[in-house]
Amino acid sequence: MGATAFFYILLFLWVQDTAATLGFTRSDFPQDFVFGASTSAYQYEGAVSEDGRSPSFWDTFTHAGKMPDKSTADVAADGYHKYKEDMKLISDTGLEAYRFSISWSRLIPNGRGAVNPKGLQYYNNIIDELVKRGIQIHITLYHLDLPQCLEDEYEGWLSPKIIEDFTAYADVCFREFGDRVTYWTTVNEPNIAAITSYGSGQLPPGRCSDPFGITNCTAGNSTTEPYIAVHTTLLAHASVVRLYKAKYKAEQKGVVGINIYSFWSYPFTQSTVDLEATQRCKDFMYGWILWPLVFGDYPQVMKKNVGYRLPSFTKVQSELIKDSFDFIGINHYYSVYVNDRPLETGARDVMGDMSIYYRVSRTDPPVGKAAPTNVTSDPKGLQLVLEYLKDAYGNPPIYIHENGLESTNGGLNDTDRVDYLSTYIGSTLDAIRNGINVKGYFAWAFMDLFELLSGYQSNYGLYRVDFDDESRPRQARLSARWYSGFLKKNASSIRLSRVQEDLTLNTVF
Ligand code: IFM
Repeated sequence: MGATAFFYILLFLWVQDTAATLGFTRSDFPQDFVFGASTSAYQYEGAVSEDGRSPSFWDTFTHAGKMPDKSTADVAADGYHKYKEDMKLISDTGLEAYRFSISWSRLIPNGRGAVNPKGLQYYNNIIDELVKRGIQIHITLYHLDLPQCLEDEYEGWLSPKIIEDFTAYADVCFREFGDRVTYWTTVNEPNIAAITSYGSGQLPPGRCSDPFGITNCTAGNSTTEPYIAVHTTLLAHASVVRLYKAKYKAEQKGVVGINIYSFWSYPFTQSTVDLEATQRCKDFMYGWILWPLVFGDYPQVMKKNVGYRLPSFTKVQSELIKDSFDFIGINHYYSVYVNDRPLETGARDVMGDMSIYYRVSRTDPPVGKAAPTNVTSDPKGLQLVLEYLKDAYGNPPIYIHENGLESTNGGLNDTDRVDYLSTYIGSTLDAIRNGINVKGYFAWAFMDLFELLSGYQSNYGLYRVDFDDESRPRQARLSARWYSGFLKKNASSIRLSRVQEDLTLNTVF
């Protein structure tokens, strides 16, 4: 038997096995549930100084050589030029929805005021392509890419001045795109962004203070700025929601939500202190954003541990923020184990205030700083997050805005990603069956992109992008073919469709 035939037999057995254990199909999900994939502007578009776009603080950060691989997203996946074929690919893949973000500095290069006609045209083109193909559109207004001019003028999210500018930017988006777009997310991951942008300094604007930075920061205060940035973000979010309700909702009939980064936390031991630490971790990570949205204030444990460094809401602000959402978006990738860490008396960053150590596997040593590495798959953790959000925050409608597997292997035969996606989707179904109000699932990412912490050293894409080739060709990975088969075929034919597709697509291997 030739090596190729042997390979296909192994593949056949693997596909059979995965299909058999999958135990569900697309049609097991509710009718109005949507499956899609996500990208974000800076990570996808490239063309950073084309057609009137001004720099965002990501451009400043990458051009200062701050990425581990010294990369930039000057070209990235070249989505600015390739969007048309990509929107077709989305449709050909069978995706029902697409989540992307708008680059504020492409649409309004001065941060406020005049709209850039070419930027406007670009997003109108994308939206029109999606509408034409019947793809549900989910737009994030702010996916971590602030116009640099606003950072220079008033330090961006550290200043309440941003509330007015962000609201005016959102107003332009609702006015120009709201006739075709009804799913809006104001801000992506303000919780983890605050920690990594203002605590550890790993993301732009790269602010932090000793000894809390993971990178060398020249400015910042890790003990106060993450809290200020989230506070301002919440006020800006609420202001945008108020605007939408007052000016657009009746006619456009859309919904507006916010997104949070979510990992599941297991207590490392069953000791009382570890159980309490685990709850604290949830109160900080989810409660930081969701307590104000649901109850109008920060969680008690945050007030206690952060003290005077935690900004407070006036009564009017609290009322504005409370209930200012139609849905919650979550980005979810992994679970952690949490240990108690005694509350230190000196200066503390967010991790110190949370007073936890975490580890991503039982055998790892405990970590006290922000970003985990070498995470492993734990599909049950997603179900537990969804159930927790229901119990703690009144069963809000939830979109899983991002879920996917990072890989440093750029190959096409990503069986580990197929395994990851299929088991996490299965876990989502388990949550739905337990009464959780989950409305959609988006894989991160539709294609390989510039990655926030690693540049081009790792990938998440259903489609592979060759970043060494000027024309940035896309190639389907096995995960794209699997997802496509899952979405396009009817319930009884999933296993067959996967085998057929996998075996006929010789070029993939
Ligand atoms: O690439 C990022 C995305 O921009 C935000 N959520 C996490 C992803 C993977 O790191």
